[in-house]
Amino acid sequence: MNGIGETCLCHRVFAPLATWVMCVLVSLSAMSAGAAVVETNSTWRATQFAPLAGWNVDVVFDTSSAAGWNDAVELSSAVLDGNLVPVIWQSGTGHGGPAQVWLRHVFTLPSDPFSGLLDLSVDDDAQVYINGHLVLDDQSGNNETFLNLDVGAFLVAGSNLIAIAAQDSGGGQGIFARLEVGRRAVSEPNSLSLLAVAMLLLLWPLVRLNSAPRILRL
Ligand SMILES: [Ca+2]
Ligand SMILES: [Ca+2]
Repeated sequence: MNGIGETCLCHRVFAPLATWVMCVLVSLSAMSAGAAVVETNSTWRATQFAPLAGWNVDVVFDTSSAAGWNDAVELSSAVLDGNLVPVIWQSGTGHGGPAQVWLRHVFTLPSDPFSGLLDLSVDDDAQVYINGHLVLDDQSGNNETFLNLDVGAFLVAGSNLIAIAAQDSGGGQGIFARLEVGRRAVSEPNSLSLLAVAMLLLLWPLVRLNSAPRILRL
C-alpha cells in the first residue's frame, strides 16, 4: 500500500519515460536545425593583384584566370578550435608567396540562417567581408587567431560571399578559416518527432493520474 507522499510503481516508471520522450523530442528538434560548414580550401579563388571594386561585395564577380585569379593553394592543415582546417594562400609553400593576397568564396545556404560563427587564423593580418560587410579588420602586424565571430546577421538564404584581403608582414604566411552556420529548425516535423509526440500524449494522462496525492484510509 502506498502512503501519503509515496509514488506508485507506475509513476516511478512512466514519469522518467515521459521525461525521456520529451528529451528525445528536444533532441530531434535540435537535429532538424542542421548546420553548414564553410572552410578555406583550394576551391577558393585567389589573386595577388589588387582587384577591381566589387570584389568583396558581388557574388557574381570575374575571378577567371584571365582576370588574374587562380585556385588558392593549400599549404598545410592546422587545428582551429578543435577542427583541422586547410591553410591557404594565393601561392607559395608558406614562405615566399606574395605579401598581399585577396581571396573569395561563394557558398549557398538552403534556408534562412539564424546563426553564423566564424573562426579564423591569419599570418599576419586580414580584413574579412561577409556579403560586403566588414566583420574583421585585423591590422596588428602579428599572427593571430579569432574565434566565434558572430556573423549570422550578414548571412542570407541563397548565395553568400566571404571575401578576404590578407597581408603578410614577413616570415611565414597563410590563412585558415571555418564558418559554421546554424539553420532555423524546419517547421514540418519528421516521422520520429510525430512518434515521440504520440507517445508523450499517450503516457501523460497515466503519469498525471498516478502522481496525484493519495488518500490514506486508516
Ligand atoms: Ca594580425
Ligand atoms: Ca608572417
